[in-house]
Amino acid sequence: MSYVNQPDGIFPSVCSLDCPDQCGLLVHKKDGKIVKVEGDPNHPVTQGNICNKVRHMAERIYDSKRLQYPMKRVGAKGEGKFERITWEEAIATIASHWKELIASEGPESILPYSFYGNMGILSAEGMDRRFFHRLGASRLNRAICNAAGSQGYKYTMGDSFGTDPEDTVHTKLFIFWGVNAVSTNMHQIALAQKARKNGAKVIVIDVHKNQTGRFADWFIPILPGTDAALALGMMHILFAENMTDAAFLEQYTVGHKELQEHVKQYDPHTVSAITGVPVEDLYRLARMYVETSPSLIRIGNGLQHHDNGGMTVRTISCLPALTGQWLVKGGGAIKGNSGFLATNTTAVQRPDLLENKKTRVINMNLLGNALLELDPPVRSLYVYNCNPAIVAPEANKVRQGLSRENLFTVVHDLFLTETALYADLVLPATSAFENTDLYTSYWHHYIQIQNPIIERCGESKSNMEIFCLLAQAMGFDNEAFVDTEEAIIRQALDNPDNPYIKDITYEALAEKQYVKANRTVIFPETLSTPSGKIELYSQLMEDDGYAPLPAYIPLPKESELPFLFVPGPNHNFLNSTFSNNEKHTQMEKEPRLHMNSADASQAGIEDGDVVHIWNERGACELKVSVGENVLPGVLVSQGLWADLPGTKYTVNALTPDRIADMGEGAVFFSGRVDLKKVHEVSFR
Ligand SMILES: Nc1nc2c(c(=O)[nH]1)N[C@H]1C(S)=C(S)[C@@H](COP(=O)(O)OP(=O)(O)OC[C@H]3O[C@@H](n4cnc5c(=O)[nH]c(N)nc54)[C@H](O)[C@@H]3O)O[C@H]1N2
Ligand SMILES: Nc1nc2c(c(=O)[nH]1)N[C@H]1C(S)=C(S)[C@@H](COP(=O)(O)OP(=O)(O)OC[C@H]3O[C@@H](n4cnc5c(=O)[nH]c(N)nc54)[C@H](O)[C@@H]3O)O[C@H]1N2
Ligand code: SF4
Ligand SMILES: [Mo]
Repeated sequence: MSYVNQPDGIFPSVCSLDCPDQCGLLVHKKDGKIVKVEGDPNHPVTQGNICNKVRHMAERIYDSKRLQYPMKRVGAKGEGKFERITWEEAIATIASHWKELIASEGPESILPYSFYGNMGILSAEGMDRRFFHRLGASRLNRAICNAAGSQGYKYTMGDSFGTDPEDTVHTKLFIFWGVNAVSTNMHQIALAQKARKNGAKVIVIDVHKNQTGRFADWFIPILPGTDAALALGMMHILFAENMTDAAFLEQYTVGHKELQEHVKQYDPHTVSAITGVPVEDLYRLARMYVETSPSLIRIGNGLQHHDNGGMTVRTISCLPALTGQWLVKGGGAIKGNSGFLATNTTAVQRPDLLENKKTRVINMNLLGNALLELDPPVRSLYVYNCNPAIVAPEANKVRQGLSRENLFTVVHDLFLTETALYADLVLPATSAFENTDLYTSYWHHYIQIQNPIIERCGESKSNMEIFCLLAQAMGFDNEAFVDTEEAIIRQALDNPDNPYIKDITYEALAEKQYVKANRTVIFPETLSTPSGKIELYSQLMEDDGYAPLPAYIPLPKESELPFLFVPGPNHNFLNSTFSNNEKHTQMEKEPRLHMNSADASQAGIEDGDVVHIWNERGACELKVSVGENVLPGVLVSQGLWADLPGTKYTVNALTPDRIADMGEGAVFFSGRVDLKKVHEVSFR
């Protein structure tokens, strides 16, 4: 189905961005152009509310900077000089380079690099995966986002299953833990607001009193990377005061006796010294948690962008078992819910096309190293759905790698991103409103199809189209490369391993638009942990080389520099998306560095000063906000800003490319920095 030929009207759609809410949208068209994007009031969860970013999506779609046609580089790498070419030339150039590389150095010299700039299954993990499997290219471990926390959660809970957000209207206590939900999960906040009308309380535990902290009834500031200690301290009190749900522990968990012994060492004084949370607050938190039902912990991504992130999430996710909250409607925890909507990835991605070749796997968090040091080297990089020059850690290394003369780089995007500036070939991408795709949320339980609404921009093509063309040019004649969008959507929905989506068919989606998985609770199903129960003690972890019981592992002190630097995302961008759109940068104004007033006065820095922030990896410059929103010794910034002329906003110049304790995840928030006032500001 397509709405492209209807110049006027209101058309159903879905947000394609990497955001848990995955809103239902209504797109208004006049004379063939989008004039308004609003929330669809009929979406059962998002109910007509959407964020400001997407309300202004048309400004991005029709931004005059949109790429219109393929281009080849005519200047130096990074300089941004390009010349128009045809699609035939673009595809033929890529195919001939790759054929040569395959013959001379083997297919693993080619590296695809992508993330979820478009969350659609066809756009993010469909024909692209088939193509690179068949090619035998190096594989990418896409561990930049939630890898550490997801593995940590799995050790405790088996898979990505948590509380149904729709049940949280009944919740009486929300603990938003390391999640900036006002900006990053606004409908969970809307649900909390509703619950508040019935007396629910909201606690926020964060290193930064940001918009979410301000929304809380009680904000608990904590030192970065110490959350596992706080959770263990809560467990200590729950066991010591006999407040655990013994029947639940007995029936649904493994290892509660060992845990009870183990947490004796995490007495409130010890925990307070580690976390910065006063002893009386720790008691109050533990008692509120056990005395209020239903209680929900929303476990965020911020917690796990640390060296100890996997174990932190593993530890926090044990808490609802101690109180038996998993059996209460609206109780439990939400880390992610993608398990409920699992589609048939084998059919969609076709790993069989690899023919059992054990091709090497490269971690996307180590892109700088991969480009500069790997042997045998990466000779060609194909980037789509991602902007690594801004979002990957160790940005200076990444850019040095991208500058290599003997690296053939192709970037497919809607815009000439910072990464695209280093490309040999730039290919224009369609926006999600120009494509067909299938969307599954990782927070709520609904699936939705996107039908094309507008004409494609210039000569732009979707990810799927390009990989079909490349397959043809490479001479891949497998039937996998001629499947239509509809065919792949049907394959995705037909997942024998997930009976809970068996009623979600292509036809049902066409008719009803939003269809919910046929399962909303975790129990009484058996969990996919080895024991089938919640594993407070995990033999599997021990076998994998971890402590089998939840633990607090202090962050490694990477240097003697005085501040921990936590550069998170912001309200009006989606990672680096929108950072190049005027409307959104205007709404966001400018990036700020939040600093405690005691630190500021010691360093002679005043509110509004511009500072040069540095460490051994690089530097950036931001304006300081002085106050009490962060604890002493902590600096927080928000936003992955574009390289706007005259600015030095790239926070990832400072972030480490170490790998977290689990899932090979990223550790954006565990780096140390120092700063000094910039006396001569040459810009602003
Ligand atoms: N508006 C907007 N929405 C987004 C995004 C965006 O860029 N903008 N990005 C999307 C993506 S890809 C993701 S993964 C999610 C991320 O969204 P969230 O899950 O909210 O994760 P972050 O914003 O990275 O971090 C959440 C909070 O963790 C805090 N934090 C950092 N370290 C610690 C710590 O050690 N302990 C505690 N308790 N808190 C800590 C930060 O101060 C921050 O407030 O949001 C998605 N939605
Ligand atoms: N310092 C710091 N760094 C971080 C984070 C942090 O909190 N702090 N968060 C990390 C996290 S959680 C994540 S998920 C990553 C996200 O990092 P990225 O995945 O790189 O996300 P974006 O910056 O939004 O870039 C997505 C790009 O995809 C393009 N795009 C959109 N749709 C399509 C399409 O259909 N086809 C093609 N070819 N391109 C398309 C967009 O135009 C955009 O340039 O960033 C990580 N980086
Ligand atoms: S970015 Fe998130 S909140 Fe905004 S419209 Fe998309 S799914 Fe909804
Ligand atoms: Mo993410």
